[in-house]
Parts: sequence; C-alpha cells; structure tokens
Amino acid sequence: MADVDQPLAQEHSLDRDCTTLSRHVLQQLQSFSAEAQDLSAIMNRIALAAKLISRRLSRAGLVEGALGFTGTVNVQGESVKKMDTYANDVFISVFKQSGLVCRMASEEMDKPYYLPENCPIGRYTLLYDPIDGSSNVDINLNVGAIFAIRKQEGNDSDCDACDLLQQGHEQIAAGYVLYGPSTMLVYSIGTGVHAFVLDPSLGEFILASENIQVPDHGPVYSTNEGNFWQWEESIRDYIRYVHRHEGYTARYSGALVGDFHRILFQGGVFLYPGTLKKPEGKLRLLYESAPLAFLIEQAGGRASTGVKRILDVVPDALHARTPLIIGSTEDVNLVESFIQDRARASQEAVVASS
Ligand code: AHM
Ligand code: MG
Repeated sequence: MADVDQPLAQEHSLDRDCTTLSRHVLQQLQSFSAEAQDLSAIMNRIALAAKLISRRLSRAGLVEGALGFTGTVNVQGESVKKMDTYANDVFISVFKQSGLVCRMASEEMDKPYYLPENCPIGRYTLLYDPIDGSSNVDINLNVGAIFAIRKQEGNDSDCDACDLLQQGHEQIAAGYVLYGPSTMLVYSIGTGVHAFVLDPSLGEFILASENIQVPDHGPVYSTNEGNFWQWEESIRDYIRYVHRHEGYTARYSGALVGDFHRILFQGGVFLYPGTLKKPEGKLRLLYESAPLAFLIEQAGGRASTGVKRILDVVPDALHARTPLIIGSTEDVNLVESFIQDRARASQEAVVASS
C-alpha cells in the first residue's frame, strides 16, 4: 500500500511546494538585502526574456518572419538570423527602465548597449548570447541562451569597453536557458548550480534540481570532428585515444548549451579547440565560455583553454574568443595531459637541436 501511495504523495508535495526562481535566489542568498533583491529581480527579468523567446520558438514554423536570415552580418562576421535579432531585442526590452542593469553586451551587438536611465541605480552589467546554436533554429532543434551578471565598475570613457574586460571569476552570477522539449533555466550565484523547468500552465520556472554536481568522469566527448585536420596534433592525440579505448561515445548537437547541459548532468567533456586558421577557436569568452566555466566549477568540474583556467583569462576585447575544454574534472585533465605531452616533446626537440 505504501509503495502505491508514495509517488502520489511526492507529486502532491511538488505541486504544493513548488519553488519559483525569484524565491530560490532569495533563499540562496539568505537575505532580503538590496543586493539580494536586485539579483532576484535580474533573474526574474532573464526568466521573462526566456519565456518570450520560448513562446516565439515554439511557434516559429507558423509565424511569418520568425525563421531565416536577416541578410546582415554581425560583428563576428556571421550571418544573422531573424531569431538572433528578435532574442537580442527581447533581452534589451526587458531590462529597459528596470533600474537594474546599466550596460548590456551581446554577441549580436558590436558595442555595449547603454541604459542610461538605469544608471547610477543599476549597478550591474549583463553579458549574453541571446540565441546560442543559431544554426539549429530553422530545423527545430535545441538552441539556448547564455548569460553572465557582473558588477558595473569603472567606465569606458577613454577606451573601447575596457571596463567589461574582466576575468571570469569576477562574475557574480551566470547561467543558461535551454530551449528543448521543455524550456530549462540553469543558474548559479556562487552557491551551487540549480535547474528550473518552465511550467507553461503556470508561466513560471519551477525548481527541478538543486546543487547539481557533474560526475568526475563521463563517457561523452563532444566536439566537431569535422575540424580534425584543422586541430593541433595534441587534440588529435586525444581523439585517437578515445577512439581506441572502450567507454567513450561522441555526442554533438551544434549548440553549446545543449551539449554542455548533457555533460553537466551526465559527465564527459566538451571541446572547441583552436584551429590552424583560428588558434583562439570559435567561442566567445565573455558571454559563452566564462559563464559556463563559472557553472561547471560550481558543479565540481573544470573549464580550461588547454593551458589555463578559463576563469583566469583576461579578455583583450569584448568579443574575444578562446579555446574551450569543459566538463568533468578527470576528462578535462585527460585532454590537458595530451596538450602538455606535446608541449614537452616540442621543448625537448628544441633543446636537442640547439
Ligand atoms: P552561435 O552562438 O553563433 O550559434 O555560435 C556558437 C555555436 C555553439 O553553440 C556551438 O557549440 C558551435 O557554435 C558550433 O560550431 P561549429 O558549427 O563550428 O561546430
Ligand atoms: Mg553562441
């Protein structure tokens, strides 16, 4: 009898005790201070942007002008999708006149976007990728959004966005939204990593998993092997290793958020290394790599360029790119060990020839 009753009891308590995102932020901070209220309000606005974007994505195939390209090219040299522009504008509109965020910077904007009406009250900066994995949009596969919140410090009166060029460990919060079969929001304010699912009937993100820990090792390696001959030999060594050893499997969706989400929950490693043409790789430090690095460290994993902790990298430009190796500690260590082996071998070769 007890076995039959148990699932029902759990279902009822979940229904009754559901924790919303803004309540969760306040619980995590254990405070009702102005700063805690600000962070809770910022997360609430991000959630609102996610709901609006989720609604548009879920009907994109039925709505005139939702899919396809705008015909323009962004600062990264990439063709802009209509959904990229829509999502970027949604983030801006939810933070206008919010009194929260003073400055916003995204993949889709050449320069930071100023919200002077929020300054000096709004003391925060939002860095974001409004649609991550845009190539998946038109074929109805998973996409995401990535965000980071930083304290707004200094100004850029004598330089180009230099006040935003800080190391990742300066982030005070980070997270992502995954638009998949359900819409999920995963975030950290430095007190662990927590996942929420959008309940469309309530229009609220409800707590689904708290204090997520990435396994120390996982079977998945996630990378675009089409770049194999563009990589350094050390990365090819690693790939040859996983091909020749049992227990590894490849998964790659073309959207970083989806691939990262799998690894966060099940373990493994995601790699986007540098290539011959682009030694710095493809992914952007401030609004892609650094926020996910913040999350993975909070979950007990690691994020590296191959030779340096991602959170210690100082960006030299707003849209700076960096190689990214991120996931379970043992798997990131393994990739790094191949990089170190090759570096040692080439140093020895230099010494021997001199
Ligand atoms: P985007 O933000 O413009 O979509 O670009 C980032 C995406 C990541 O989501 C994904 O991991 C990567 O680019 C895929 O790149 P590639 O097609 O070179 O494998
Ligand atoms: Mg992206």
